[in-house]
Amino acid sequence: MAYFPDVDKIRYEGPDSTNPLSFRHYNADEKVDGKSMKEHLRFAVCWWHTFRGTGSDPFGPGCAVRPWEDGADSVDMAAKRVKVAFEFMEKLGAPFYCFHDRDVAPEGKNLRETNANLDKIAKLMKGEQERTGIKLLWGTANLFSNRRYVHGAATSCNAEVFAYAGAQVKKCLEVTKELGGQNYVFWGGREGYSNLYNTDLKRELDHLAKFFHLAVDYRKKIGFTGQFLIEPKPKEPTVHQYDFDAANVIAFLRGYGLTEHFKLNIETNHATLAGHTMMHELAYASINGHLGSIDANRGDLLLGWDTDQFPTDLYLTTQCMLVILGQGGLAPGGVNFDAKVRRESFEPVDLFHAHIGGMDAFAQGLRIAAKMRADGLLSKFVKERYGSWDGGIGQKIEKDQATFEDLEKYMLEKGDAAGNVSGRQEMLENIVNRYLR
Ligand code: XLS
Ligand code: NI
Ligand code: NI
Repeated sequence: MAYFPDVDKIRYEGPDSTNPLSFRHYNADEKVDGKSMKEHLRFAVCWWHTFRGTGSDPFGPGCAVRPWEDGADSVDMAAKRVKVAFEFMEKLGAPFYCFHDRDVAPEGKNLRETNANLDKIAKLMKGEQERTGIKLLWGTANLFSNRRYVHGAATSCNAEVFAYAGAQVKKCLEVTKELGGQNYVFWGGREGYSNLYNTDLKRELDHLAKFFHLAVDYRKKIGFTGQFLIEPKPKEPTVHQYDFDAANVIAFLRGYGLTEHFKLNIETNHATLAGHTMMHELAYASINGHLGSIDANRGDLLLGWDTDQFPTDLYLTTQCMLVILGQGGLAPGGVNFDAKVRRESFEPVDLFHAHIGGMDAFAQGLRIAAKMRADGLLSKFVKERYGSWDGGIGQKIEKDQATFEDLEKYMLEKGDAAGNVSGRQEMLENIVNRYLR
């Protein structure tokens, strides 16, 4: 049974192709900088938006046309959806996928039944993974949709809810391991607060850290070797999410002795919600050794909420790939399209157009960034800009050979600081444009 009967396998046809259902830039096996595009980019399709998204918004219900759906949140429907998902990913040529426990299998009457539902579906997923060779990039637990999580999960004021969340993550870790997941993601869901009048901030943060420590303990116990990732987000659904941005999460990990166990999964739209660029968040995580994976999407600057649109902006993808290549890649992480088609794009084929566009944009970004790095114009400029630190007083400061008294003596002799030169921002922007032509 084909759920996408009108779509054949998407193939690379080169930049001149006018076939909208082809890749013009993503050529999986082509080598860039010694590695294939497939290995560099490690694309993943996300289950929640792509196979569970209905297009609903606060003003109206979903209107996505998904002929295979029967309207039930049943185990049978979940099983059918596994076939739909793998047919889609196979035709697209996506090497990986990601899921939340609750978007692949429905909740049952109680935790025992819920776990059994998940096991049934996970078995089918494993079968499809074996059939197609598509792998699991990461799994994660949905600790935010069910009404029990109204006050949060690990940071709930209600200890019963913390206990349930622990049990849920335990199970999801087991399933992720069983499916060979290469990472496991913690996104804060409702871990945050809406009002400090009713919130014990210190206690909630301590509990969040405790939750992560328990996850680390359990991961060791079952021998799950996938990378743990925390996905920062500053707001939405709560007014203030605890995993605000890269800097905040890294400080939190340090404060609670968790640094060695976690890297970050950085999402474009979360970066912009935090008032940062994606490049800033990636660079900040990377210089701290914490860039693990990315959720590739984009927001709409005119709207300002987490619109999760597919990334098509070549400046954005080039900037992402500059940082990613700069640290030697993302593996075992990858580029997960945590993105959804617009409500107006309601036909099944739109799912293909969306992913093709995102994959092509990243392939172009990869090529452009690799060329820029090979030419080295930007890195040479930066190196020279900081040249005063490579000798003289700069080197003494960096090598801890200068006190404030030494600096005063040095400057009293010179009278004033010399040596400032232009930052040449406009020239550099023009250089970048040369590569994007
Ligand atoms: C929500 C997050 C979520 C995570 C996985 O804003 O992006 O989708 O990626 O829980
Ligand atoms: Ni995300
Ligand atoms: Ni998001």
